Amino acid sequence: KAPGTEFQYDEKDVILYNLGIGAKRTDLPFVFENNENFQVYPTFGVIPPFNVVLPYNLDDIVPNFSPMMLLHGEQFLEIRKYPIPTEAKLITYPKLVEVMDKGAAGVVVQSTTTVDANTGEEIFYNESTIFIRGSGKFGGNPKGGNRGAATAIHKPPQRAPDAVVEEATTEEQAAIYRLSGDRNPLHIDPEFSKVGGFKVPILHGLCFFGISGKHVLQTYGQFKNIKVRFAGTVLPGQTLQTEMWKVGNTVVFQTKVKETGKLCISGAGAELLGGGSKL
Ligand code: HDC
Repeated sequence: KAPGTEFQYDEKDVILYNLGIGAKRTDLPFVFENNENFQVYPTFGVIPPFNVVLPYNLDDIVPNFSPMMLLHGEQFLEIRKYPIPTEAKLITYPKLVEVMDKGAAGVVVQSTTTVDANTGEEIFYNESTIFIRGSGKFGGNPKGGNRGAATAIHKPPQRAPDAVVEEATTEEQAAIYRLSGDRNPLHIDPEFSKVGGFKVPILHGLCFFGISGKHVLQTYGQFKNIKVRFAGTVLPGQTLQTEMWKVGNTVVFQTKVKETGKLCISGAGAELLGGGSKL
């Protein structure tokens, strides 16, 4: 097993994360540490693993690796213990899950298990898929495995969405979100993003994942897991529309960029906690 990486956080990190995914000053449980319901949005579970030290280099796994060509492809998060602490010391263990050869791109899936440093209890499990343009054609398998909820692609029903939540991101969304851990220059430095093909630095996938997850939470309550595919890019300042369908105990959802009508999250789903009652 690869060694773990420590992540310690407190109420300031919680508030910064909540603001990074669009909490408003009036959302007191999310922005005011003295509120009796002070809490972190559950998608915070993607943050503790972010600085994990990987036991391998992407360079050694796919050919022509370039950080400028890397995009976040998919994310699965499972919250293994509620309530999520608002301060804790956690340890994250990484694992390489699989590598796919899509021809025009190399796709790498890594998982992380995050445990409480004091009790060893599992708090979060993540699988992250990264899509590296220009890093395919190495003779690898194009198809990945089936790992249940982690690899599920949720198909929205034919009917109109049961609920839609619209939210404008701000021009500074990526500038704030990056302070929670993902300092990838793709999201702040136009010189860097230009080489990757984007004139304006794009929003973090996990930022609009967090915003959509917040919409699911506001509409249907807490979820035990959430899976998304990043289908298109988002620019800071664009408006997101999360379309949701309740299918059994799962909220199937997709997110559109209002200005373009294009999907930025597709085939997504969140399995509700305890029958889907609102907390
Ligand atoms: O879908 C395209 C796209 O642009 N998506 C948006 C990407 C994006 O904006 N991501 C977020 C921002 S980047 C980011 O946040 C980086 C971050 O700082 C660092 C990440 C760190 C993660 C680790 C955390 C711990 C694109 C370009 C991804 C794919 O489009 P196309 O090239 O047109 O692909 P297409 O021809 O449709 O399909 C080719 C094969 O690839 C599969 N595929 C498509 N989209 C995928 C994907 N696989 C995974 N994720 C995706 N998003 C297709 O299924 C197809 O394979 P197959 O033929 O086998 O079905």
